[in-house]
Amino acid sequence: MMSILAEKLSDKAVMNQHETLFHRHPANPILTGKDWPYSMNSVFNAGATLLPDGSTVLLCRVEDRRGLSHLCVARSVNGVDGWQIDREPTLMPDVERYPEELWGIEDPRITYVPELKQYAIAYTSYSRGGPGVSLALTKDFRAFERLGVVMSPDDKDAALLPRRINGFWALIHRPMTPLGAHIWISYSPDLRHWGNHKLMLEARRGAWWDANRIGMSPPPIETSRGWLMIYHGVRRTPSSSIYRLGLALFDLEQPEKCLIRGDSWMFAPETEYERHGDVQDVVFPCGYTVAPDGDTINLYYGAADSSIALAHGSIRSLLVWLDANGHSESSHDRRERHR
Ligand code: BMA
Repeated sequence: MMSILAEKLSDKAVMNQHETLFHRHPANPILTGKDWPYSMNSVFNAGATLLPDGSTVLLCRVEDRRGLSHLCVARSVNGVDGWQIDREPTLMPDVERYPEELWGIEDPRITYVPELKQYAIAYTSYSRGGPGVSLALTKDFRAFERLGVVMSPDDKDAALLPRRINGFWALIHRPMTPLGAHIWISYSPDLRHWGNHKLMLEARRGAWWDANRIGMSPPPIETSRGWLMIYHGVRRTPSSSIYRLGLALFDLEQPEKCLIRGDSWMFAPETEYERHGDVQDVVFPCGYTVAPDGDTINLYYGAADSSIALAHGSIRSLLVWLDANGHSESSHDRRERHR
């Protein structure tokens, strides 16, 4: 017979349930350094997209054994296994022509841009000036055209929207300031000259899970209700930091306008491969693909800066969760101001 304490504990276990929006793939982590055809340290934070034949491309951040990162393509028919990894680095820093890549290139986010019939890759270029945002275009993930730095340091966590907004290209990014790290959006007529910078989402303050430092994770998901953004919040603890994921929804034609922001995080480091690695307690998605049903989202995320993992969710469920667990930014802001 169960003791009263055990009964109480099991009640508690049932009580402390929260909805699981993303389900980890049983084969996780799906890619690690052991899969790599050449010597390196770790693989993580991959951009993702589907090719016209339905196969999945991951543009993986690979850190070499000097500590500098480059990008390497892995292709798979089903997006889960059977990865064909380029035999050598696909995109190396080009320090001669792009000195901003001196200390490596990191964390690519891929957007297919129908108007250009190309994929746009926003990535972090890292050098003495700090991390900045660079753009490159590709048709096939074999040849790349670099556009150079588009946001000067210290800036990262960027992605291009797939279409123009009121005639202008839009780039979401995360400039760093001494007062905090918030998400901004900027506009350009030609992908090269950027302006009309607008604050999109602010890090919260105090004890919140997303206090002081946030950044967009993968490119936003276009839904009929708005741009759905998965963003990371960094909670600093006395011993380290915890990277968790939250949700926010933005107006389709005025993307700097936040419609709803989730209160709690919805995905966090829990498993061994997310909690332990080169950097502990990190889940960091840079890409996703959407299944032919238009609803299932395959989220590819870096785990503890040491491997690539996969989790499945439903876009419809993310929106339902946001309605139940979020607030419109304006009412939330009003509450915060009075605290
Ligand atoms: C962020 C980025 C990511 C990294 C994370 C945890 O600032 O640099 O590339 O995964 O830190 O180390």
